[in-house]
Amino acid sequence: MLSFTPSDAGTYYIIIRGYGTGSTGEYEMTLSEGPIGCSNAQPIQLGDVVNGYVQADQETCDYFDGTGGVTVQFDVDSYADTVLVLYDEDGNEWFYNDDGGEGLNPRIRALLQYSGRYYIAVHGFGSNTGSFTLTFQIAPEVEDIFANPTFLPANTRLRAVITEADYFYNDTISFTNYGHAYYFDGTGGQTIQIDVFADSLGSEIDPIVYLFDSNGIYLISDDDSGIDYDSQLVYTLPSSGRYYVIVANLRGAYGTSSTHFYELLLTMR
Ligand SMILES: [Ca+2]
Ligand SMILES: [Ca+2]
Repeated sequence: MLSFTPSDAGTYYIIIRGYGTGSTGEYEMTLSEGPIGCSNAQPIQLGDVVNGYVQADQETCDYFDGTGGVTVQFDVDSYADTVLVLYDEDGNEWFYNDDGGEGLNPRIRALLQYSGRYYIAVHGFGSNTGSFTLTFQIAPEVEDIFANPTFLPANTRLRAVITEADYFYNDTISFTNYGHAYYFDGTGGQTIQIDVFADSLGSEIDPIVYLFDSNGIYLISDDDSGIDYDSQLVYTLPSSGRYYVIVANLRGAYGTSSTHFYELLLTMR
C-alpha cells in the first residue's frame, strides 16, 4: 500500500511494473482518498509508548482500532511545543489539545464513541519541531473536579497552592489541568467579582478562572484582566443558586507553596 499527500494541485502519474524481467500477471488497483489531515499513519495499540519527530507544519500520525465506551488517554512528552489531534474514522477532527499535559505538552482524554478506527496526530505548535514520546493508555481514574469543591466565602481572601495532587478532569468541557474547584451561593441580578492574584505576587502561576452554574454548565472565564497575568472576572449572576468556580494554571504546571501559590477573592456587592 502506498499513501501519499500531494503538495501541489495538478496531475500525478502512477506506474505499475513487474519486479525484474519476465514477471507478468493480472493485478487490481484501488485509489482512495485517505483521512483528511492524517496520512502515512502507523498502527499503535493501547499500552504503547512510541517515539517520533515532528517536522515543521506536518503531522505525525498513528491509528488504532478502539472499543466504544472505553476512555483512553494520549500524552505527549517533548521539549518542543506540540499539539495532539484525535480524528474519527472519516478523518474528521474530534479532539484537539495544545497544553493539557505538563508544561506545553498536550493531553487528550476521550471516551470512545464507537468501536472502530481512530487516528491520533502529533504536530508542532506553529513551526515547532523536535522529537517526542507518545503514550497511549486506558485513561487513569480521575475524580471529576466538581465532586468535592471547597466553599468560597464572600469578601475573604484565601491562599492556596497548586500541587501535583491537583490534577483534575471536568467531563462537561473535556478539560484537564491542575487547579481547584470552589462553590458559592449567589442571588440573581447580583454582580460578583472574582480576583485571582498570582503573577502579581511573584507566583509562577498564570491564573485562569472559570465560572459554572449549578449544573456545571460553563458561563464565563477570565485569563488576564487583573494586574500582570492575573485574572479578574466581573459577572452579573443570571439566577439565584449555586455557582462553581475553577481556578487553574494556564501553564498547565504545579509546584510548591513558594512557586505555585495564588490568592483568591470573591467580592459580592
Ligand atoms: Ca502545546
Ligand atoms: Ca492569566
